[in-house]
Amino acid sequence: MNNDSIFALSSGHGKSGVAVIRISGQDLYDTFTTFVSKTEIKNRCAYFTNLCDTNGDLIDQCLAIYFPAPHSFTGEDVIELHTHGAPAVINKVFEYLSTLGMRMATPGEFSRRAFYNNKMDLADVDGLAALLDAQTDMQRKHALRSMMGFDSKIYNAWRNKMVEISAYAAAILDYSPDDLPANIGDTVRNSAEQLYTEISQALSQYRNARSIRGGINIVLAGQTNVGKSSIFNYMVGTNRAIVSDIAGTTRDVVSSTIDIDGFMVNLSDTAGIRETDDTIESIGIERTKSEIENADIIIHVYTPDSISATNISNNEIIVINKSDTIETQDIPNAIYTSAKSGNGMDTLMNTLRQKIHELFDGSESTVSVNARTKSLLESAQQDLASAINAGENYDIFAEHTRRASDAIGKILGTITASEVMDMTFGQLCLGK
Ligand SMILES: Nc1nc2c(ncn2[C@@H]2O[C@H](COP(=O)(O)OP(=O)(O)O)[C@@H](O)[C@H]2O)c(=O)[nH]1
Ligand SMILES: [Mg+2]
Repeated sequence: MNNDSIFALSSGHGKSGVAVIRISGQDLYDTFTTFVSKTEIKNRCAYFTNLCDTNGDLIDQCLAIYFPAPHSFTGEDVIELHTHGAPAVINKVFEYLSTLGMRMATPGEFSRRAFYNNKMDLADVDGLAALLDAQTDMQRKHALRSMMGFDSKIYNAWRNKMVEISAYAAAILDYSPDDLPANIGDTVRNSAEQLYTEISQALSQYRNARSIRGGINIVLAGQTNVGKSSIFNYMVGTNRAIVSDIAGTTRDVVSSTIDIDGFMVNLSDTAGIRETDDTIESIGIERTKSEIENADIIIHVYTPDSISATNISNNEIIVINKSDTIETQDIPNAIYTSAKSGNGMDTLMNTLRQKIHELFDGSESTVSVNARTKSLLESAQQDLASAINAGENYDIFAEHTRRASDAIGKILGTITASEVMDMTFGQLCLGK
C-alpha cells in the first residue's frame, strides 16, 4: 500500500458555503504548521488561517484542523481544511497541495487506508457506503448501525465460535476424552446447529434488507380502466401517469419514488392486464407481469362491478375504486376508494403503511446482508450443514467449521481477496 499524502474534496460537489478538503498521510505536522503559520499547535483544534501558496499569495481564509495518527478517520495524520465552497478556491487548494508533493486520492482510498490501519473492517465500510447512499430515514438507521460496527460484532462472534468449535473438534481427534470437557462432541454439534440457524435467519432477511436499501417495490395492478393511474397520481401527488377512459392508455410501467414512514418506496403504475392485439400494449402487459413478480406489495385495484371473489395473499391489498358510483360498501377486507373524490385514499395509505411495517419491521434485528455478504454467508451456511452432517467424523467437522469461519473472515476482511477489496472500496466516492 502507498502511504504518500493524498487529498480529496470530502464535502459535496457544486457551489456551497463551505468545502471540506481532507488530507491524509504520514508526518503532516510540519505541513500543518505552515498552513496555520505557527510553530506549536493543538491537536484537533480549529485554527482560523490565511492559507497561502508557496509564493505567499493568499488562496483563501479557512479553518484548519490537525488530527494526528492514530486518532483520525484513516488512522494516519489527517488535516481538514474548511474553505469557501467555490470551485475556484477548491481548485487552487488542490493545485497548491500538488506542488507540496501530494496527490489526489482515488475513490475509496481514504476508507482503504482506514481499513489497513484497523479503523474499520469491510462490514463497516459496507455500512459507510450504504450511509452515503441513504435517502430515507430507515436507510439511514440501517446503514449507520452497520457502519458503527453492529454487523461486525455479530460476524466476529460467529467467527470466534466457529474457530473454537473447529479447534475442539480437532482436539477430540488428538486428545483423550479425559483431557477434554465432558460431552464436548455434543457441545460442538449444538453450537454448529445454533450458528446454522442464526445465519439462515440473517439470509432470510436478505430480501428485506435489499428492499430497505434499494426501495420497497409496490405495484398497482388490475384490469384496464379501473383507475390505477388515477390512484398512482393521487399517491405520488403529481400527474405523472396519463389518466383516460380509453382502455389501454397505460402501456408502459411508470414508477415514482415516495417516502412512507422513512421507508423508500418505488411505486409503479402498470398496464392493465387484458387480451390485446396491440403489440406495444402486449409488451407493456409482459412488463406488468414481471413487475408483479418482483413486487414486495401488490395493490390490486378493482371496480365495484369487476370485483370477483379473491384469495388475498399476505403481500396484497385489495382496493375497490370508483366507490362514488355505488351506495353500499359490503365486501370485507377491501378498501373502498374514489380517486375522483379522494374518499378512502387516506385509508389506503394507512393500510399500506401498516403492511410495510408488518413486512419490514424487525429486519434490523440481524446483520444487514448485501450482495457481497450474501454469497459468503451462503457458503458458511453450507459448510455448517456439512459439519453437522459429518456426525462423529470430527476431522470433517473441523475442516468444514474452519471453512465457515474463513467465509465470515472474508466478510470482515480479516481474510481478503483483492477483488473483494476493490469491490467494497469501489462503491465509495472520492473523498471517502
Ligand atoms: N367515477 C370515477 N371515475 C374514476 C375514478 N378513478 C378513475 N376514474 C376514471 O376512470 C377512467 C380510467 O382511469 P385510469 O386511472 O386511467 O385507469 P387505469 O386504466 O386503471 O389506469 C378515467 O376516465 C378516470 O377519470 C373514480 O374513483 N371514480
Ligand atoms: Mg392506467
